[in-house]
Amino acid sequence: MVSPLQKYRYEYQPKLPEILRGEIKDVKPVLGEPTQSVSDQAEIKKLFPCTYGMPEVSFTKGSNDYGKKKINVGVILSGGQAPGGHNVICGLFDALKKANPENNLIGFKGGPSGLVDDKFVVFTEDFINEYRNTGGFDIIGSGRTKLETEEQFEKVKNVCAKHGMCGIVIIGGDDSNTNAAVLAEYFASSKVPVSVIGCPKTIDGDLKNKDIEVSFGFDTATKVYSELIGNIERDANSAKKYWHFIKLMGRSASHIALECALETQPNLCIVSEEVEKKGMSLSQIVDQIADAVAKRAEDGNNFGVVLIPEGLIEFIPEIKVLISELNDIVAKESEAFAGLKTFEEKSDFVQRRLTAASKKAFLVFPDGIKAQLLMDRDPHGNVQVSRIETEKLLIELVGKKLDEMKAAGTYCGKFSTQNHFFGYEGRCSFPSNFDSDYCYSLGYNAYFLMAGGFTGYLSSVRNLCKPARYWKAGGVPITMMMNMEVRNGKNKPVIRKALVDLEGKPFAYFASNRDEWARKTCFVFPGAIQYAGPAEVCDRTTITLALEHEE
Ligand code: FBP
Repeated sequence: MVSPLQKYRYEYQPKLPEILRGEIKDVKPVLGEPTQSVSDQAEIKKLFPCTYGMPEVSFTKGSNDYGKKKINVGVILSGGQAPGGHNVICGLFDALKKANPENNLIGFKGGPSGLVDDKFVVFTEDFINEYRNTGGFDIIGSGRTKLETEEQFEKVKNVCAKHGMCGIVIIGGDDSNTNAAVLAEYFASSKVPVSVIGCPKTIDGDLKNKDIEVSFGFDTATKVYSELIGNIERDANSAKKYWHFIKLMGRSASHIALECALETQPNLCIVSEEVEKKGMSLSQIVDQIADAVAKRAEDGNNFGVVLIPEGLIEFIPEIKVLISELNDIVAKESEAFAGLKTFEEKSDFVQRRLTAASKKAFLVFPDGIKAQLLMDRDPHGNVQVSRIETEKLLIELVGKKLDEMKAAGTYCGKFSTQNHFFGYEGRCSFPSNFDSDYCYSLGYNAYFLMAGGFTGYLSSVRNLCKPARYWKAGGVPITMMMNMEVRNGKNKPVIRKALVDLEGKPFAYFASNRDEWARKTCFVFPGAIQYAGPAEVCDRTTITLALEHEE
């Protein structure tokens, strides 16, 4: 049994860029200039001798013989769920079958580990039809296994040979696509004739640059969160008795929090990148929130909404240093640390190794937050920020500050709070029309890159603020987006994360309005995603994308 909406969405025909709408044989790639990595060029060139410097690719009208030969292609979903992943697979499947009905698409189950362990399903039309325009990654599942060892690459090589595959599409975020680049280089250097193509996925919105305007899933997830925030704002404005502290997913970058702030105009939105730039301490952030609460109380408004990006804690200078020291300790003494059973043992272990300043920062936290900071890192060595309850920490600290202000006679309001964390609620929603179209186009376009024999490229669809027929299709060498960073205690080549640009238009718009939003009640209620109706309601992009690409 499927819901009426799901049934209705099966029928939706995603829109493609004009160039991909005709016959498969009528498209040809055009090569641009050789490229360079965003920094650390010499080191990255040395690590990627076969795939460094490749040109950007765009598609134009022409002719090809891609469909003449039958091919088999593999696909995996990697990392956190993002709305639209199913449509990437559907787009890839449809292009493959349109090129040659004998072509096969093989889905490897459970993320990268499925590719290594050869857990697969061969897609059929009937099977794929049940996932068109739906959310989630349940078509084949996902996982966070890091593809990085030679042993894994050899296994993948054997799996590709067994299935007669000429290509693999990796649908993932910055870390997964970094792995895609490493795998592409490994295959190219060992003369394995298998292309590796990535597709830019992540609700976090931090996989973007001049060629990748946005990662898929950001549009839908921020619309889901904005709907929920708008509902809470309306509740707050009706009951007028709570301050709601809402933490929003997004890992390090604050793109999600900022987009939701632009959509809903809350009283406060903390932007981690600004906190870092201004070198704000935790107590300065607390003071800023307490000050806004006190000012609204003067107007008789003892309610409001505060948005907090989930990665905030990592951007507060003293805590950033603390986390980096903790990461090093946990990475370098992983066995000894893993052998510790209780929180007390772990806490004591790290305290004996932290520098004096970091130990002081660590000791400020209540035990709950200390324990969250000591939890397992993800396979890429990142702290799992979604599990650190920053919203509760801030409520506690702001409450204490307001008590002090009350005692000093500078605050006379009432501070009742509710805390929320919106993250998983938005990752598997039915994709918006934008994400349905964008993802389908990314998958369809990935076929052309693969059939054209390109490897180590990210599928790129641009000009996204225009209607889909004006979108531009092509590919960007992954090495072009790389720099060197310390991961798990070692210097590694990775795709550079795009953090919120404090000089960019989305932040500038927010900054020029936030004082008014803080004092007055300027809430906006975006409502639910709409799938049918006028284009300005149904096909609307995010405000971030619109401002970034405003002409
Ligand atoms: P990706 O970077 O893999 O797309 O994951 C995004 C994300 O949703 C982050 O926003 C969040 O911090 C993390 O995944 C949560 O991870 P998990 O699903 O493992 O709990």
